[in-house]
Amino acid sequence: MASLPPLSVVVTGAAGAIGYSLMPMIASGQMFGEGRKIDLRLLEIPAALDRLQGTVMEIDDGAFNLAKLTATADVEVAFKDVDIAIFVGGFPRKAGMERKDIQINARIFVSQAKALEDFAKKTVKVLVVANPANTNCLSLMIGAPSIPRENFSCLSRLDLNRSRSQLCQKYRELHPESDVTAGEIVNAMVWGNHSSTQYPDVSHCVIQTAEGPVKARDAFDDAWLDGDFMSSVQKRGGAIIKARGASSAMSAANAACNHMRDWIVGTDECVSMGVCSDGNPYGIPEGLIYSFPVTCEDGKWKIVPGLPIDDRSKGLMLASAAELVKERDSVNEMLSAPAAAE
Ligand code: NAX
Repeated sequence: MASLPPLSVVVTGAAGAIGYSLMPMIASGQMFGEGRKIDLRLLEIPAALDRLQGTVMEIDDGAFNLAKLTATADVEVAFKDVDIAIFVGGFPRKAGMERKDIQINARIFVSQAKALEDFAKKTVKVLVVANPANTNCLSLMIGAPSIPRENFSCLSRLDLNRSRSQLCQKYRELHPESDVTAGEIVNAMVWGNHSSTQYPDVSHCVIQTAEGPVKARDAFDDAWLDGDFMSSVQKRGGAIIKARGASSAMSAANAACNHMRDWIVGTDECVSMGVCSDGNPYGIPEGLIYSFPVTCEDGKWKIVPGLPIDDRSKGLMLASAAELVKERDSVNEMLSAPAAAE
């Protein structure tokens, strides 16, 4: 059987903390499947190229199944005919900052959108990790209009994984004999922005216990689900910054790997991805990058249709959308302001 051509993958911000954790996931086949050779391009700013060289040496020492490995600060070299673009490069938030406060990242995305438009394959699949992830992804989507809108996505999988993990831990706390795992928490969902307005929704969530499926709303107190559970997922990123002195890196890389693998290989359950809201069936304004419950097949995502949504959920979903509309407007304003205002 003829082997597939190498998949060309660019990672921006490759010398950073998330980039470092991502490398073995990409190079070992965990992200795109074992046996698929990868043409891996690592993009950094010139000032980080020496540091990036250390990462390159470690990748070399991993003796991975790579067709090619390139470290560069040249966007043309990085994006030329690329199949997959993972945008991690940007500045992480510090303690006390909200993700939307990192406005400096907006300018990076406007210029990288041009590189994507000019050099990448029109079939490129894009994942944005750098914050504010949804709005950075929107900047790319608007700035690279020849690439189909369905090819743009941002990471909300970390929020979904956090939800599943919190639910799993609580279930085990209530049922010490249970060995239920986070992977057995199904149909948890995250709606909206990757920010503290995100809505981790358990209305359709089921725990696959050894005794059979149990609905999350039956397994747990509403007060916990609507209170501590929601706020701990929404604020988990900040809690990690406080504990580690740095933002999530390994768990973010793992979530990026889950996201891309599901998109390419397909899903057998509902997951969450930040995708274009055009034509969505839940009344979310169009033209945003918004996290929806999706399934993936043949390299395409599809918003899960027909979920019953109660008034409380609808309010939370729209509140997060309203924040995204504001983010979009403030980026537009900033970008139309004179350069001296930087
Ligand atoms: P690091 O500061 O460790 O790494 C970022 C790297 O990006 C640096 O090496 C920097 O030189 C590089 N960079 C900056 N501008 C660049 C440009 N124009 N082109 C290419 N590279 C550039 O941050 P890290 O911890 O890796 O976080 C990266 C981004 O992910 C941050 O914006 C962070 O806020 C975001 N996160 C997003 C998460 C999500 O779930 N969406 C969770 C984790 C993380 O907070």
